[in-house]
Amino acid sequence: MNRYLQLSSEVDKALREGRAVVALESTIISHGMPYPQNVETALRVEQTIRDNGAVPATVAVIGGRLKAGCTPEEIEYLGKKGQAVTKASRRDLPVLIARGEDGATTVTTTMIIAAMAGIKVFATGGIGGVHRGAQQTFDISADLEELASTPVMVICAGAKSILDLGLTLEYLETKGVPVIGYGTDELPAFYTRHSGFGVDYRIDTPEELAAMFQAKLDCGLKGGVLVTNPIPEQFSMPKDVIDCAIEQALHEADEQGIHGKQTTPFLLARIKDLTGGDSLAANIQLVLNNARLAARTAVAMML
Ligand code: PSU
Ligand code: MN
Repeated sequence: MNRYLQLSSEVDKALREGRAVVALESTIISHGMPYPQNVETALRVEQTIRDNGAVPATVAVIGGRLKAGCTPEEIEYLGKKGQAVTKASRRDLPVLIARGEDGATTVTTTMIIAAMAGIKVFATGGIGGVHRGAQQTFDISADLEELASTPVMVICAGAKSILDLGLTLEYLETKGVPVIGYGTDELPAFYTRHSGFGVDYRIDTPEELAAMFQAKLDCGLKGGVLVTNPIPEQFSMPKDVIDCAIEQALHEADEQGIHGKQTTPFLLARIKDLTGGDSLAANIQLVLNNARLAARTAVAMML
């Protein structure tokens, strides 16, 4: 095992016993939601995973160690420190390790560390993708390249239309990443169930998700799969409200010259403020919904 990797005793035991484990990211805690809702949500997500028969492994970099499994104290620490924690993507890991620093893991680094630990299923809210205007800015999230190369199933609620969803799907197609709709033929758009874009395949059960991913692993096809799970109807937001907030946030980011790794956290925070907290409530519900599906799928993978 990699000398920098540190499993929590619970995760270590579960993996040794061949029990289902689900990875969770920490950028959603530090940069994706405000304190204290971020910490409350992270702990509720862990409980949801347990309630559905799997063991949660919240992933983070703490003191230069790659953690698969954080304690509630570590989650509180990351949540309280918020945006002051380094948002750690693939390029950041070597420096954080060498300096013994902390980092909140994005989808990219959560996949990397999950794969190192032998965890196959990962639940989150939304993934990064091709940003609108990427033709000029080249702003394409490292998450897409990671999905192309690292064997982890990522279960999310689709992507926000802060991104160019059409180009994001084109990129994933080029890289050979299957995009699955869970119980739907349409790519969900995070806060809403509809985007107008189709997915590659619709799958309706955790068992079939597990069989599909197992087939990919058995064939040695590199990379992961992306499962998009629509937000439950009763928690979804009115499309015009969310579209309006997204347009406004994009306009402000442009005006203020926001770029690079700040772009996504800036947009997420502005959308939350502009929708007066309604988007936060929706965000929490969709993450819980993804945790439930991820736990059931991880359990099905062990059968
Ligand atoms: N999208 C969301 N919520 C998030 C993120 C994206 O709806 O919390 C976070 C995830 O950690 C994702 C990262 O991996 O932002 C992508 O950042 P970037 O666009 O800089 O690659
Ligand atoms: Mn980017």
